[in-house]
Amino acid sequence: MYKKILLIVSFCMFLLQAGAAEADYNVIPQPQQVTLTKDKPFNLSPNAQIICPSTDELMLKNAQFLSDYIKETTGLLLTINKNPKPKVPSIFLVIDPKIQGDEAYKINVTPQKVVISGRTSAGVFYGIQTLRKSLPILRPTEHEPVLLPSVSIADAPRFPYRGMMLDCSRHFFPISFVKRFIDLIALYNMNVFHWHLTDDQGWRIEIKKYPKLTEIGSKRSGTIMGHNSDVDDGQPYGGFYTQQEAKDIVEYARQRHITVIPEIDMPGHMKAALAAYPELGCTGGPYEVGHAWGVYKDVLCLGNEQVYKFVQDIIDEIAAIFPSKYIHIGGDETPTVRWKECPKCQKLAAEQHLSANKLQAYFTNRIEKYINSKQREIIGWDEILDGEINPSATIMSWRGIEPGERGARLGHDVIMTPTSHCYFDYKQNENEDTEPEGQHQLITVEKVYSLDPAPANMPAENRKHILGTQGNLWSEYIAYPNRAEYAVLPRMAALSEVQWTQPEKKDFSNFKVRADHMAKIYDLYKYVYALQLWPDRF
Ligand code: TNX
Repeated sequence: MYKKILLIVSFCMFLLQAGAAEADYNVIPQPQQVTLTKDKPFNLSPNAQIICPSTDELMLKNAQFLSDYIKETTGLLLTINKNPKPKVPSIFLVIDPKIQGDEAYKINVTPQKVVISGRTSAGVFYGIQTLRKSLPILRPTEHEPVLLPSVSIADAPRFPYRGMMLDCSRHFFPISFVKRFIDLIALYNMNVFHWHLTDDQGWRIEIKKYPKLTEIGSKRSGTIMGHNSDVDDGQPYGGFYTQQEAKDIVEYARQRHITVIPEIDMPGHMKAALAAYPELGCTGGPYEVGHAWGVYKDVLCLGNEQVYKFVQDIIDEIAAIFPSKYIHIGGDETPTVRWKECPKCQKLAAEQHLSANKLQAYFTNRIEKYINSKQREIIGWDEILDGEINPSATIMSWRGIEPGERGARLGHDVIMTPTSHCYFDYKQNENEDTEPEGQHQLITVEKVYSLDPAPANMPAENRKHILGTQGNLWSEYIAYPNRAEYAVLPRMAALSEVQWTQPEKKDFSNFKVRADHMAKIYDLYKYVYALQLWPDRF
């Protein structure tokens, strides 16, 4: 009788094992090397532990993230300890100085233990991301054992700069959403959040010395913008981040190994600031905060010495909030008509032996010098290359790959973010009927995936200047968080592979297979996403 019961019990155990949920290391972005071994799997059971011998603050955070992710994904709650306990299955998080590359990591899974190691806590964090993305998603009530196949993974990113930009000027996004956006950046092993904080249609960051920037510049008439003026509902609309909130975002990002690069877009795209301080424009105003699409001809008056004081004061406060190496000074789409008409600008141009329409280069160089004096560096959109500027400025190439190549030839570092592949405000679906309003050009997931920001045929001396690439979410059409999520997903997944994975490993049909599990992760965290990779779900 006992024998029979034993037999039945062990048969049930076998069935359970056979049906056990298994981890799958085919994640996005694809790791460089995944070598499955013939060993038995590691059994992730409710009594498993996370062992973090380090007392480094970011390593302890890593341990907490891993515990949270495992709980959210599988329902298992793992405790965190400094030292292993005998016979308890453990996931070790360790710093290993032998690993090459600051962001590289290794994962070793054997039946006895899992070891995630990195040269730095950032490397360990990326290992944790890979592990969490490979876990099966279980309902907390299922209590299934989770098996991690034995494996040896060695991974490192292709590019050191892996960014995403969010435009919070055209539409304002609450702090809670900015954090959710940063969570996505972390999910995809990206390390830069480029925060577009100012533009014609809204000034979104508190500057204590110039309170009117937010009192006046953060508000406009019209919730939803569009090319079509009927869309403008004339409602008062606004919002800004206090310095404390911005610092809170910097810290939230830092814990996830993400640098926040603030952008103050100048000398163009400044209508919101001019509405607050009209004396800084060539005509003296009055100006109103922009509430429609476009490029406005009123820009900072570069012949007015007060403008430089204003910009430097702003940089002082911005540098105190954001510890990033780079401060982005914009520089895109700056009409020169006002300078050409303005006596002060003409005078300055004559003194500088420039024509008035070349004053932007004078401005860029002067502001760069100031930013450098604070041990920071500038990034500017590729228009800053149109005048003579120092090679120390980093170029963000948006009007294609070509301006970036030109910049690299001149010795500038470059971040490639060509409109053709990286503009996530453009539609992503061939079938326009199912697509929310957006820019009409089409950028499919496959198109994003096809980008190579530093192709093999680029001369090596230029290639070494390509720091990486970034996706941009401009928000003229993106009024709400769920629209922002839809616009970036799953294109961000495709971009992450452009940023992280070596080109010879990239394969779109294989990416599509791996994207199925990605969609389950979006569902788990209730992210809204475009469905074109999953046509049967329309
Ligand atoms: C161009 S990219 C812009 C933005 C717009 C975007 C819309 C760049 C530096 N400037 O001001 O929002 O196109 O796609």
